[in-house]
Amino acid sequence: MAFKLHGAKMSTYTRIVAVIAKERNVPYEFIAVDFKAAEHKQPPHLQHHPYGQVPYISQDDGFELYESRAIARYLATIGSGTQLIPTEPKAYAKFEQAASVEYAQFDPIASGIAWEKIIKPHFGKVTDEKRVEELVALLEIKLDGHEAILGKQKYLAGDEITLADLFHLPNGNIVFERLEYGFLDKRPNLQRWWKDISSRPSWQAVKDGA
Ligand SMILES: N[C@@H](CCC(=O)N[C@@H](CS)C(=O)NCC(=O)O)C(=O)O
Repeated sequence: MAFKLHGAKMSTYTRIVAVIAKERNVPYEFIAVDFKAAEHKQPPHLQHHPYGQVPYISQDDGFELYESRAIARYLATIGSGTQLIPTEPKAYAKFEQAASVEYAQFDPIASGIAWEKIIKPHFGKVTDEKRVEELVALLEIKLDGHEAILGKQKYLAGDEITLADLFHLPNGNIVFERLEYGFLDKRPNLQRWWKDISSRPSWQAVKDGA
């Protein structure tokens, strides 16, 4: 069932939804939320997203959902295409473990770096280089964890791709590709995994805008 994706074209979390929609062959209509006009903080938007953020989705039957990873889990259960959530109980548990790794070990640090180095300058604010240094050092440690996992299996939850891998794409694009910290050069398994997931047609289709 098609849906409307309310978001911002280059927003990290809007593109998480977009990439999973592509993987699952679920069509969407993109509805731009005007960040410059702070539309996301106005009452009409808050009625759909109580935290004043993007993305959220809406469907013709009145169904609405916010939080990108919850939306992704929903899309993984509708549509067709790559199976992105395993159903066998132990494989499912490993998927949830990998999803927690992305949410707790990777996203807060990578999005912090993205905030300092990309988003703040975009809005005319000054990057806190000391903070960036701390975050980069912390991410080095976390990525050693990813490297160890990916030395034993193809993807973060096992040998099949899951949502947990794909959730890394927008922030990974910033910290592994747009900024030059050399995270991949030192980690062959991480590099192999990143090439694999980032070359998927789904990501290539939304990388430069949902
Ligand atoms: N946990 C939320 C995070 C959403 C989020 O932080 N979105 C950003 C854009 S990428 C936003 O709306 N920022 C504005 C704000 O937080 O005020 C999700 O995954 O959907």
